[in-house]
Amino acid sequence: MAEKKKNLDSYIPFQLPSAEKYRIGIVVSEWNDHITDSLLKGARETLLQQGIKEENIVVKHVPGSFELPTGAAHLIRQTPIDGVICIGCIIQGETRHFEFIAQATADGIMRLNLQQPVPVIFSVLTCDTMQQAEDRAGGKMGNKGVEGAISCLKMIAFDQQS
Ligand code: DLZ
Repeated sequence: MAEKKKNLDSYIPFQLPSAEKYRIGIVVSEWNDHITDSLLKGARETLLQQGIKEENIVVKHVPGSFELPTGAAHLIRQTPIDGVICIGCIIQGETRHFEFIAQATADGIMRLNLQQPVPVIFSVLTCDTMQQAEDRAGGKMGNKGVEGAISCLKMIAFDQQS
């Protein structure tokens, strides 16, 4: 039997740790910005719902998803934050750019997670079509920005467990 699909978008707020004191960085790619804006909205609203103060959400934009790891690394160096959410949207085109950008972005973010003291969340859509991206940015498949925010809070709590 196929496993039931998990969608963190339907999370139960009280199951998450209190996040009042957290300071969160969000790095957003400007490519496909109507998608990344929706993902940012989903992430920001979720953080606010979890009790994070508006002034403790730091948003920075980078040109494309390829720059997300660099942007996150800068943010961690320059700002005291508990976690970073990287938001991007990479769409398959006619050339091989998709595989290079997607792989480099994923590798860069994973490397940060292994090297940096705070969690860095991969909230990057890698889609074949714009429709798939729209479905995942507030459409019928939910909003992956919400999932990114939840994952970030869970990983901060995980890191802070003694
Ligand atoms: C160049 C490029 C292309 C073709 N497509 C995307 C995309 O679908 N999504 C995305 O986030 N960025 C794209 N980029 C830009 C690259 O991420 C990067 O900004 C440039 O190659 C400059 O380093």
